[in-house]
Amino acid sequence: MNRIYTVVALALLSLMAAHARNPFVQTCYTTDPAPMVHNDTLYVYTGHDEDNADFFWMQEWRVYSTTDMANWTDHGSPLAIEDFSWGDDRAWAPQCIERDGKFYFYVPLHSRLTGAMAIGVAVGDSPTGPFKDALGKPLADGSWDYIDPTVFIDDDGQAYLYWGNPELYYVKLNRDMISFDGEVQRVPQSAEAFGPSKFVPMEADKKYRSSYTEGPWFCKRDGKYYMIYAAGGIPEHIAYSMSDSPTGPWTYMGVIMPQSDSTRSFTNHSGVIDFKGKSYFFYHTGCLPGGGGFARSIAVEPFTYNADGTIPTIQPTEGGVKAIECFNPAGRHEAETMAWSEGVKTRQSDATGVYLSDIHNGDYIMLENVNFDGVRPKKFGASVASGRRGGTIEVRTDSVAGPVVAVLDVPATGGWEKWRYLETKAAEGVAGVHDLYFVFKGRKGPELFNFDYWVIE
Ligand code: FUB
Repeated sequence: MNRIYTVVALALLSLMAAHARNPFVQTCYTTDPAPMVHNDTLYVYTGHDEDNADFFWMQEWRVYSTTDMANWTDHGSPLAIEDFSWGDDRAWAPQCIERDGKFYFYVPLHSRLTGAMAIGVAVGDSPTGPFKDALGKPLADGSWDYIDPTVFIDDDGQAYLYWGNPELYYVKLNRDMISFDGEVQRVPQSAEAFGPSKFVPMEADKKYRSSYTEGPWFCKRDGKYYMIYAAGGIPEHIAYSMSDSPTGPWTYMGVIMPQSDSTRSFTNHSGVIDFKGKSYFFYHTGCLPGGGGFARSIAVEPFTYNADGTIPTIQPTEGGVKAIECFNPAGRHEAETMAWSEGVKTRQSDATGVYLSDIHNGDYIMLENVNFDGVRPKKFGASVASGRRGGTIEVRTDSVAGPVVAVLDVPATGGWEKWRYLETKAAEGVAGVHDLYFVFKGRKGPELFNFDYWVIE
């Protein structure tokens, strides 16, 4: 009997553990992920597809961070079209890099100076900003194909900026990261360098467009340079080329993420990085509810380089990356840190920063791999605001209906940004590692309250 109970309990546990992790941001549509590691934290810089868009009418860039690859903190939007006096539209694929304690945020956007796309650079003192247009004018103002900058600093200190669709350009950056050392170069394209175009049958001795399309990601590993990019035209897959030098010549190495209708997005855009000893492949799909080609969402897969440095085929999954560390619930945590959510969104204000919003009855957030050992919670507190109705926050382990850790009543506080810190007793005895759910309850239909941060003591 005991054995049967154990088997059933284990089966239930494995079912509970099999929740989705991709797309790993559910509170809005996010695109074009560009990972960066700084001080044991992985940051991802993204674009933001507007709700109900019929094109890439994107207005801002966003930043998310994690220390455990499962629980992500939303840092909101530290940079938007409005921060570039010369820009008027299309906040497309970004990348940020640190040099000499400053953070350089490269972005493509539509320039009112030329009526075409251009590349801007903003600078900040922290990975989450604030950022300021470093030049007050475009860094590279060329033509419609000036999009998707990728930046890399080589071991000898030389920085490179690559970009372009359908041409691939590069330029050496000066140490200041905001000016060029030399002229912009166009990379020669060939089937040998970037794979054959799928549109035209290749004939010997003729020049064709290669499969390179857009979204380059430039990086280095074990002395080899990698150019990873969206390929094959629309619909895109992700392919890569390698070189012994940062400026080529490039050798086409094959497909990394094949095109798949199941991702529901005709574009794809990758970023590859090592973090805490493991390698990760970031990309985007249209797989959030209501998603599609203009409503994309970022996702991530773990992978291992082959022994010869080549990259294996990587398929999009719902399972994504499991937590690589435990989350310590003791102390104060932002409500916009989560592994998964349903129903909620985030907003930001100058006074509060980012907070959880659009909370309705039955919505929830979940944190993965939360370790209560040694915590012995006695109190649960939360900073909340509600213009009118209020509701409750149920803190539960393992599922939306799992054992209760605490229930906090949230009254109307007199305004949607009139914050009150409220506390309640926590159930004693919670121990071990659990997924932690915050389930929101109240009247059916209306927005109930906003939620800024929580505390377990
Ligand atoms: O997100 C807008 C554009 O779509 C990006 O610049 C491209 O890489 C593609 O993902």
